[in-house]
Amino acid sequence: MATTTSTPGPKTNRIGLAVIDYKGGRTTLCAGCGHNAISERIIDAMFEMGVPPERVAKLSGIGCSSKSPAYFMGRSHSFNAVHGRMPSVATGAMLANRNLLALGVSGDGDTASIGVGQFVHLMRRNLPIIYIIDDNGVYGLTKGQFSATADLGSKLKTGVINDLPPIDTCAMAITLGATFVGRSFSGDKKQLHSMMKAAIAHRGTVMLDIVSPCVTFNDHEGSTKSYKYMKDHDEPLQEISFVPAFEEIDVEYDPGTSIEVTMHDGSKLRLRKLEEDYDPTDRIKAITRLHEAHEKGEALTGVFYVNTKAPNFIEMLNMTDEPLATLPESVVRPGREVLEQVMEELR
Ligand SMILES: Cc1ncc(C[n+]2csc(CCOP(=O)(O)OP(=O)(O)O)c2C)c(N)n1
Ligand code: SF4
Ligand SMILES: [Mg+2]
Repeated sequence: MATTTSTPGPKTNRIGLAVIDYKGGRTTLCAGCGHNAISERIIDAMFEMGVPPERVAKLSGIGCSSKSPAYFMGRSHSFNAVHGRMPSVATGAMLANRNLLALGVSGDGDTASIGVGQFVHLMRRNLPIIYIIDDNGVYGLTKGQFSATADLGSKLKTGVINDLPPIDTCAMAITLGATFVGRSFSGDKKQLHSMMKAAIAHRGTVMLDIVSPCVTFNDHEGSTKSYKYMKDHDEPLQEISFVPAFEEIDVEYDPGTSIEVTMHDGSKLRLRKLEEDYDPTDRIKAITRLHEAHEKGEALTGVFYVNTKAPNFIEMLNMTDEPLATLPESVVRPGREVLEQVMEELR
Protein backbone atom coordinates (compact mmCIF):
# COMPACT_ATOMS: atom_id res chain seq x y z
CA MET A 1 0.00 0.00 0.00
CA ALA A 2 1.35 3.45 -0.94
CA THR A 3 1.92 5.83 1.97
CA THR A 4 1.80 9.59 1.66
CA THR A 5 4.08 11.79 3.71
CA SER A 6 3.28 15.40 4.35
CA THR A 7 6.00 17.92 5.15
CA PRO A 8 5.11 20.09 8.13
CA GLY A 9 4.47 23.74 7.28
CA PRO A 10 6.39 26.52 8.98
CA LYS A 11 5.62 27.20 12.63
CA THR A 12 3.16 30.06 12.94
CA ASN A 13 2.43 32.46 15.79
CA ARG A 14 -0.90 33.44 17.33
CA ILE A 15 -1.79 35.66 14.38
CA GLY A 16 -0.91 32.96 11.85
CA LEU A 17 2.40 34.43 10.64
CA ALA A 18 5.69 32.59 10.21
CA VAL A 19 9.04 33.94 11.32
CA ILE A 20 9.85 34.79 7.70
CA ASP A 21 7.10 37.43 7.84
CA TYR A 22 9.26 39.29 10.38
CA LYS A 23 12.48 39.24 8.35
CA GLY A 24 13.92 42.11 6.36
CA GLY A 25 16.52 42.67 3.68
CA ARG A 26 19.88 40.95 3.70
CA THR A 27 22.33 42.65 6.07
CA THR A 28 25.19 44.71 4.68
CA LEU A 29 26.82 45.08 8.11
CA CYS A 30 30.15 43.34 8.82
CA ALA A 31 29.93 39.61 9.61
CA GLY A 32 29.92 39.26 13.40
CA CYS A 33 28.70 42.83 14.07
CA GLY A 34 26.67 42.82 17.30
CA HIS A 35 23.93 44.85 15.59
CA ASN A 36 23.00 41.80 13.48
CA ALA A 37 22.38 39.74 16.63
CA ILE A 38 20.12 42.51 18.00
CA SER A 39 18.08 42.49 14.77
CA GLU A 40 17.67 38.71 15.17
CA ARG A 41 16.37 39.13 18.72
CA ILE A 42 13.89 41.77 17.52
CA ILE A 43 12.61 39.36 14.86
CA ASP A 44 12.22 36.51 17.38
CA ALA A 45 10.50 38.67 20.00
CA MET A 46 8.06 40.29 17.56
CA PHE A 47 7.22 36.88 16.09
CA GLU A 48 6.69 35.23 19.47
CA MET A 49 4.60 38.12 20.77
CA GLY A 50 2.44 37.94 17.64
CA VAL A 51 2.84 41.63 16.78
CA PRO A 52 1.33 42.46 13.36
CA PRO A 53 4.32 43.80 11.35
CA GLU A 54 2.12 46.54 9.84
CA ARG A 55 1.56 47.96 13.35
CA VAL A 56 5.25 48.62 13.84
CA ALA A 57 6.98 51.88 12.95
CA LYS A 58 10.75 51.41 12.79
CA LEU A 59 12.60 54.66 13.38
CA SER A 60 16.30 55.36 13.33
CA GLY A 61 18.98 58.02 12.85
CA ILE A 62 22.31 57.59 11.07
CA GLY A 63 25.02 54.99 11.66
CA CYS A 64 25.56 51.24 11.11
CA SER A 65 23.06 50.69 13.95
CA SER A 66 20.55 53.04 12.35
CA LYS A 67 20.84 51.11 9.07
CA SER A 68 19.87 47.87 10.81
CA PRO A 69 16.05 48.37 10.64
CA ALA A 70 16.37 47.63 6.92
CA TYR A 71 17.40 44.09 7.92
CA PHE A 72 14.33 43.10 9.94
CA MET A 73 10.55 43.42 9.60
CA GLY A 74 10.37 44.41 5.96
CA ARG A 75 6.58 44.68 6.12
CA SER A 76 6.65 47.41 8.80
CA HIS A 77 6.74 51.19 8.37
CA SER A 78 10.24 52.62 8.44
CA PHE A 79 11.84 56.06 8.65
CA ASN A 80 15.55 56.81 8.62
CA ALA A 81 15.85 60.28 10.16
CA VAL A 82 18.73 62.75 10.29
CA HIS A 83 21.69 61.88 12.58
CA GLY A 84 20.52 62.13 16.22
CA ARG A 85 17.08 63.43 15.31
CA MET A 86 15.01 60.25 15.42
CA PRO A 87 13.25 61.14 18.72
CA SER A 88 11.34 64.08 17.24
CA VAL A 89 10.23 62.02 14.23
CA ALA A 90 9.16 59.19 16.57
CA THR A 91 7.20 61.62 18.76
CA GLY A 92 5.40 63.03 15.72
CA ALA A 93 4.58 59.57 14.39
CA MET A 94 3.14 58.41 17.71
CA LEU A 95 1.08 61.55 18.19
CA ALA A 96 -0.35 61.14 14.71
CA ASN A 97 -1.12 57.46 15.20
CA ARG A 98 -1.27 56.19 18.76
CA ASN A 99 -2.04 52.65 17.55
CA LEU A 100 1.47 52.19 16.17
CA LEU A 101 4.16 50.32 18.05
CA ALA A 102 7.20 52.57 17.81
CA LEU A 103 10.58 50.85 17.67
CA GLY A 104 13.55 53.21 17.62
CA VAL A 105 17.00 51.85 16.83
CA SER A 106 19.90 54.20 17.45
CA GLY A 107 23.63 54.06 18.07
CA ASP A 108 25.70 55.35 20.96
CA GLY A 109 26.94 58.17 18.74
CA ASP A 110 23.47 58.86 17.34
CA THR A 111 22.05 58.99 20.90
CA ALA A 112 24.72 60.16 23.32
CA SER A 113 26.89 62.35 21.08
CA ILE A 114 25.08 64.35 18.36
CA GLY A 115 21.60 63.29 19.47
CA VAL A 116 21.82 63.84 23.21
CA GLY A 117 19.58 66.94 23.12
CA GLN A 118 16.71 65.09 21.49
CA PHE A 119 17.31 61.97 23.58
CA VAL A 120 16.89 63.72 26.94
CA HIS A 121 13.57 65.26 25.92
CA LEU A 122 12.28 61.93 24.65
CA MET A 123 13.15 60.26 27.97
CA ARG A 124 11.29 62.85 30.05
CA ARG A 125 8.03 62.43 28.16
CA ASN A 126 7.40 58.73 28.64
CA LEU A 127 6.29 58.40 25.01
CA PRO A 128 5.29 54.79 24.25
CA ILE A 129 8.36 53.64 22.35
CA ILE A 130 11.00 50.93 22.53
CA TYR A 131 14.24 52.87 22.17
CA ILE A 132 17.25 50.64 21.55
CA ILE A 133 20.87 51.78 21.58
CA ASP A 134 23.19 49.42 19.71
CA ASP A 135 26.12 50.47 21.89
CA ASN A 136 29.63 49.76 20.62
CA GLY A 137 31.36 52.79 22.15
CA VAL A 138 32.47 54.09 18.75
CA TYR A 139 31.16 55.72 15.58
CA GLY A 140 31.34 52.51 13.52
CA LEU A 141 30.09 54.01 10.26
CA THR A 142 32.73 56.74 10.22
CA LYS A 143 35.61 54.38 11.04
CA GLY A 144 35.69 54.00 14.79
CA GLN A 145 36.18 57.30 16.68
CA PHE A 146 35.21 57.20 20.38
CA SER A 147 31.59 58.06 21.16
CA ALA A 148 30.26 59.55 24.40
CA THR A 149 29.57 56.09 25.89
CA ALA A 150 33.21 54.96 25.61
CA ASP A 151 34.59 54.08 29.02
CA LEU A 152 37.36 56.06 30.65
CA GLY A 153 40.67 54.37 29.83
CA SER A 154 39.28 52.38 26.91
CA LYS A 155 41.79 52.04 24.06
CA LEU A 156 41.32 52.43 20.30
CA LYS A 157 43.13 50.14 17.86
CA THR A 158 45.47 53.05 17.13
CA GLY A 159 46.49 53.12 20.80
CA VAL A 160 44.56 56.33 21.61
CA ILE A 161 43.19 56.22 25.17
CA ASN A 162 39.80 57.71 26.03
CA ASP A 163 40.33 60.27 28.77
CA LEU A 164 36.71 61.41 29.18
CA PRO A 165 34.12 59.78 31.46
CA PRO A 166 31.23 58.00 29.69
CA ILE A 167 27.60 59.10 29.63
CA ASP A 168 25.56 56.31 31.21
CA THR A 169 22.43 56.40 29.06
CA CYS A 170 20.56 54.13 31.49
CA ALA A 171 21.21 56.32 34.55
CA MET A 172 20.25 59.32 32.44
CA ALA A 173 17.03 57.73 31.17
CA ILE A 174 15.92 56.73 34.67
CA THR A 175 16.72 60.17 36.07
CA LEU A 176 14.69 61.84 33.33
CA GLY A 177 11.56 59.68 33.51
CA ALA A 178 11.83 56.62 31.23
CA THR A 179 9.74 53.83 32.73
CA PHE A 180 11.50 50.63 31.58
CA VAL A 181 15.26 50.78 31.51
CA GLY A 182 17.75 47.97 31.05
CA ARG A 183 21.13 47.04 29.71
CA SER A 184 22.03 43.84 27.92
CA PHE A 185 24.70 42.40 25.65
CA SER A 186 24.12 41.33 22.03
CA GLY A 187 25.95 38.07 22.86
CA ASP A 188 23.53 37.16 25.67
CA LYS A 189 20.71 35.66 23.63
CA LYS A 190 18.57 34.51 26.56
CA GLN A 191 18.65 37.74 28.56
CA LEU A 192 18.09 39.95 25.54
CA HIS A 193 15.24 37.81 24.25
CA SER A 194 13.23 38.06 27.50
CA MET A 195 13.98 41.76 27.86
CA MET A 196 12.80 42.43 24.31
CA LYS A 197 9.49 40.61 24.84
CA ALA A 198 8.85 42.52 28.08
CA ALA A 199 9.63 45.74 26.20
CA ILE A 200 6.89 44.94 23.68
CA ALA A 201 4.37 44.56 26.55
CA HIS A 202 5.27 47.94 28.12
CA ARG A 203 3.27 51.09 27.33
CA GLY A 204 5.74 53.88 28.01
CA THR A 205 9.35 54.67 27.19
CA VAL A 206 11.51 51.56 27.14
CA MET A 207 15.20 52.39 26.91
CA LEU A 208 17.50 49.43 26.29
CA ASP A 209 21.21 50.04 26.05
CA ILE A 210 22.62 46.94 24.37
CA VAL A 211 26.38 46.50 24.29
CA SER A 212 26.98 45.47 20.70
CA PRO A 213 30.63 44.94 19.72
CA CYS A 214 31.96 46.55 16.54
CA VAL A 215 34.16 43.75 15.20
CA THR A 216 35.94 46.07 12.78
CA PHE A 217 36.90 48.98 15.04
CA ASN A 218 36.34 48.11 18.70
CA ASP A 219 36.78 44.42 19.48
CA HIS A 220 40.45 44.34 20.49
CA GLU A 221 42.38 44.06 23.75
CA GLY A 222 41.92 47.30 25.70
CA SER A 223 38.33 47.88 24.53
CA THR A 224 35.57 47.65 27.16
CA LYS A 225 32.89 46.96 24.52
CA SER A 226 34.47 43.86 22.95
CA TYR A 227 33.01 40.33 22.97
CA LYS A 228 35.80 39.13 25.23
CA TYR A 229 35.47 41.99 27.70
CA MET A 230 31.71 41.51 28.00
CA LYS A 231 32.00 37.72 28.33
CA ASP A 232 34.54 38.17 31.14
CA HIS A 233 32.87 41.09 32.94
CA ASP A 234 29.10 40.85 32.35
CA GLU A 235 27.41 40.93 35.76
CA PRO A 236 23.67 40.26 35.42
CA LEU A 237 21.49 41.65 38.21
CA GLN A 238 18.73 39.10 37.61
CA GLU A 239 17.72 36.06 35.62
CA ILE A 240 14.91 37.37 33.46
CA SER A 241 11.90 35.43 32.30
CA PHE A 242 8.76 36.69 30.64
CA VAL A 243 5.32 35.11 30.43
CA PRO A 244 3.04 36.75 27.83
CA ALA A 245 -0.56 37.31 28.92
CA PHE A 246 -1.86 35.06 26.12
CA GLU A 247 0.13 32.04 27.33
CA GLU A 248 -1.35 31.85 30.83
CA ILE A 249 1.29 29.45 32.10
CA ASP A 250 1.52 29.88 35.79
CA VAL A 251 4.82 28.64 36.99
CA GLU A 252 5.41 28.88 40.73
CA TYR A 253 7.87 31.51 41.78
CA ASP A 254 9.30 32.36 45.14
CA PRO A 255 8.67 36.00 46.06
CA GLY A 256 11.65 35.83 48.43
CA THR A 257 14.13 35.29 45.65
CA SER A 258 12.16 36.72 42.70
CA ILE A 259 10.26 39.84 41.84
CA GLU A 260 7.24 39.67 39.55
CA VAL A 261 6.09 42.74 37.66
CA THR A 262 2.69 42.74 35.94
CA MET A 263 3.00 44.57 32.63
CA HIS A 264 0.32 46.78 31.04
CA ASP A 265 -1.18 43.93 29.01
CA GLY A 266 -1.22 41.50 31.94
CA SER A 267 2.01 39.73 30.98
CA LYS A 268 4.40 38.84 33.79
CA LEU A 269 8.02 39.87 33.97
CA ARG A 270 9.84 37.67 36.44
CA LEU A 271 13.20 38.67 37.77
CA ARG A 272 15.07 36.09 39.81
CA LYS A 273 17.30 38.18 42.01
CA LEU A 274 20.99 37.54 41.74
CA GLU A 275 21.61 40.53 43.98
CA GLU A 276 19.52 39.99 47.04
CA ASP A 277 18.32 43.49 47.88
CA TYR A 278 17.92 44.90 44.37
CA ASP A 279 14.43 46.24 43.70
CA PRO A 280 13.87 47.42 40.09
CA THR A 281 10.86 49.49 41.13
CA ASP A 282 13.01 51.74 43.34
CA ARG A 283 14.16 54.60 41.12
CA ILE A 284 16.66 56.18 43.47
CA LYS A 285 18.34 52.88 44.29
CA ALA A 286 18.54 52.03 40.58
CA ILE A 287 20.42 55.26 39.86
CA THR A 288 22.69 54.75 42.87
CA ARG A 289 23.48 51.17 41.79
CA LEU A 290 24.45 52.35 38.30
CA HIS A 291 26.78 54.99 39.72
CA GLU A 292 28.26 52.35 42.02
CA ALA A 293 28.86 50.07 39.02
CA HIS A 294 30.92 52.83 37.41
CA GLU A 295 32.98 53.32 40.56
CA LYS A 296 33.70 49.59 40.71
CA GLY A 297 34.23 49.17 36.95
CA GLU A 298 31.40 46.61 36.65
CA ALA A 299 29.60 45.85 33.36
CA LEU A 300 26.19 45.53 34.99
CA THR A 301 23.29 44.18 32.92
CA GLY A 302 19.61 43.50 33.64
CA VAL A 303 16.36 45.39 34.12
CA PHE A 304 17.42 48.37 36.22
CA TYR A 305 14.08 50.11 36.54
CA VAL A 306 10.47 49.43 35.72
CA ASN A 307 7.39 51.51 36.48
CA THR A 308 4.06 50.46 35.01
CA LYS A 309 2.04 53.11 36.90
CA ALA A 310 3.24 56.39 35.36
CA PRO A 311 0.99 57.92 32.66
CA ASN A 312 2.49 57.94 29.20
CA PHE A 313 2.73 60.97 26.91
CA ILE A 314 -0.38 60.06 24.89
CA GLU A 315 -2.42 59.79 28.10
CA MET A 316 -0.96 63.00 29.52
CA LEU A 317 -1.96 64.88 26.37
CA ASN A 318 -5.49 63.48 26.57
CA MET A 319 -5.37 62.39 22.95
CA THR A 320 -8.51 61.13 21.27
CA ASP A 321 -8.96 57.34 21.29
CA GLU A 322 -9.19 57.35 17.51
CA PRO A 323 -5.72 58.22 16.10
CA LEU A 324 -5.44 61.71 14.62
CA ALA A 325 -4.24 60.09 11.39
CA THR A 326 -7.56 58.34 10.82
CA LEU A 327 -10.01 60.94 12.15
CA PRO A 328 -12.26 62.24 9.38
CA GLU A 329 -11.59 65.73 8.01
CA SER A 330 -14.92 66.97 9.36
CA VAL A 331 -13.57 66.36 12.87
CA VAL A 332 -9.98 67.57 12.51
CA ARG A 333 -10.93 70.66 10.52
CA PRO A 334 -13.47 72.75 12.41
CA GLY A 335 -15.88 74.75 10.29
CA ARG A 336 -16.14 78.55 10.02
CA GLU A 337 -18.76 78.74 12.83
CA VAL A 338 -16.41 77.07 15.30
CA LEU A 339 -13.56 79.43 14.38
CA GLU A 340 -15.86 82.41 14.71
CA GLN A 341 -16.94 81.20 18.12
CA VAL A 342 -13.29 80.87 19.22
CA MET A 343 -12.54 84.40 17.92
CA GLU A 344 -15.56 85.70 19.78
CA GLU A 345 -14.27 84.17 23.01
CA LEU A 346 -10.91 85.90 22.51
CA ARG A 347 -12.40 89.36 21.99
C1 LIG B 1 24.82 65.80 10.89
C2 LIG B 1 25.80 64.69 10.69
N1 LIG B 1 27.00 64.73 11.32
C3 LIG B 1 27.88 63.73 11.18
C4 LIG B 1 27.59 62.68 10.36
C5 LIG B 1 28.61 61.58 10.17
N2 LIG B 1 28.26 60.37 10.89
C6 LIG B 1 27.55 59.39 10.28
S1 LIG B 1 27.26 58.09 11.29
C7 LIG B 1 28.10 58.83 12.55
C8 LIG B 1 28.27 58.16 13.89
C9 LIG B 1 27.52 56.89 14.06
O1 LIG B 1 27.83 56.32 15.29
P1 LIG B 1 26.79 55.44 16.07
O2 LIG B 1 25.52 56.15 16.23
O3 LIG B 1 27.46 55.00 17.32
O4 LIG B 1 26.51 54.22 15.09
P2 LIG B 1 27.41 52.95 14.71
O5 LIG B 1 27.87 53.20 13.32
O6 LIG B 1 28.52 52.83 15.68
O7 LIG B 1 26.46 51.82 14.81
C10 LIG B 1 28.59 60.08 12.19
C11 LIG B 1 29.37 60.96 13.08
C12 LIG B 1 26.33 62.66 9.71
N3 LIG B 1 25.94 61.65 8.92
N4 LIG B 1 25.46 63.67 9.89
S1 SF4 C 1 31.88 48.95 11.13
FE1 SF4 C 1 31.46 48.09 13.15
S2 SF4 C 1 29.39 48.82 13.67
FE2 SF4 C 1 29.66 49.04 11.45
S3 SF4 C 1 28.85 47.16 10.55
FE3 SF4 C 1 31.06 46.88 10.83
S4 SF4 C 1 31.24 45.89 12.83
FE4 SF4 C 1 29.20 46.79 12.75
MG1 LIG D 1 28.35 53.21 17.75
